[in-house]
Formats: sequence, C-alpha cells, structure tokens
Amino acid sequence: MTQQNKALIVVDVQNDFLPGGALAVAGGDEIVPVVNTLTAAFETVVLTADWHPAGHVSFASSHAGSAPFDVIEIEGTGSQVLWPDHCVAGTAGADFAPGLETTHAAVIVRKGMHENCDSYSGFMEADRKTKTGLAGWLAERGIREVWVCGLATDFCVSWTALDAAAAGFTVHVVEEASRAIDADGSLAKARAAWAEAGVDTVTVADTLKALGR
Ligand code: VGL
Ligand code: ZN
Repeated sequence: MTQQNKALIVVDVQNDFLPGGALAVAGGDEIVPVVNTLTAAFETVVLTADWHPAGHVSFASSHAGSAPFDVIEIEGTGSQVLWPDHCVAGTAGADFAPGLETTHAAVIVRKGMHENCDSYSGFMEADRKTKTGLAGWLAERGIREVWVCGLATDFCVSWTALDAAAAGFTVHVVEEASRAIDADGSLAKARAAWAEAGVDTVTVADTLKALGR
C-alpha cells in the first residue's frame, strides 16, 4: 500500500442521472471514462448510490399538487427540493452507468433509503443526524484525504464533499469528473460553500500527480 491515507469517492454515477434518465444531468455520461481513469489510479475507492424506496419524500409525486423542482418545507429536514421519481431501489435507473468501473470499489454506500428523509450526502442524511457510517469506515482504514467526483456536482457531490470536510478529512472536488444540475444558481452556491469549508477543486492531472502516478 503506497496510498494508505487517500481515497476516491465516486458519487451517484447511476443511469437516472445520465441523459435519458429520470433526473438527467447534462453531460452526465461524459464523465464515465474520466471517473474510470481516477478509479484505476486509487487503491481505495468508495461508490455511493442514490437508493430510494418508492414513494420517497423527495419525489414530487409523493406530494399532491407539487411539481418537480418545487421546494417545500419538511419537518426534521427543512427545505427540500422535489425531484422526479429517480433511483428507486432495485430498478434499472438505480444501476450504475454502463461502462463505469465498479469492480475495484471496496464499498458501496447506499443513501436516501429512509422513506421520510433524503440524503444528498454519502456521509449524513438530510436530518443532519443520521450517519451512513462512511466517515468511520474511512477513518478505520486510516484515510485522511479524499477526492470526490460524480453526479451531481452541486447536490450530492457537494454535500458529500462538505460533510467529508466537516468530518475532518482533507477534501478535493474533481469537477472534470463531475457534472452539475445547476438549478437556481446551485453550482455557484456550492463552489462558495467549498471555499468556505476549505474544500478545493483539482483536475484529474493534479490528482494523478498527488498520487505519484
Ligand atoms: C441527487 C437530486 C436528488 C444527486 C440525488 O445525486 O445529486 N440529486 N437525488
Ligand atoms: Zn435522490
């Protein structure tokens, strides 16, 4: 092991977030080969998967009179953006993107599994209390520094990166291996939050260099 303290977290590279999917992110398919380049370079790779029950609280279809992209207030969560039904557990939309290298990942973290609570972050649900266990998993393996990429930059990648920073990890976002939804200035807001939290953005080339590759 030459990279004992470093890990890659690949966030939600799943069919429903690709063009043609239920919650398509423009250019989402373009990141697959870029993510694969990163995956091949890291010894420790974590994949997250958005994995919702049917009727999930984040689905507009679960709230009469609501439409996708409306924002509502939910008890225990606060503001919640409502989405089209997506990444329903066990459906093809929740499968990893075709061509995504997954065999080398040591762990897959599924999130958003509780009907009444969303989870953009791979570390903690939207109630800001319920943990997935990922911080402990990483810490027990001696990981101190993480690179985060995937879909979507301004939602699940951003929340995962910010929670990693809050958990004490050094965090880099690889935007080149990510794509954004960018609704209502959400990408600019995410970048400002990263700067505030000490999360930097790096290229794939920077990342390979940091790994000595
Ligand atoms: C995501 C919205 C809803 C994401 C997941 O992976 O960024 N966005 N669920
Ligand atoms: Zn979701």
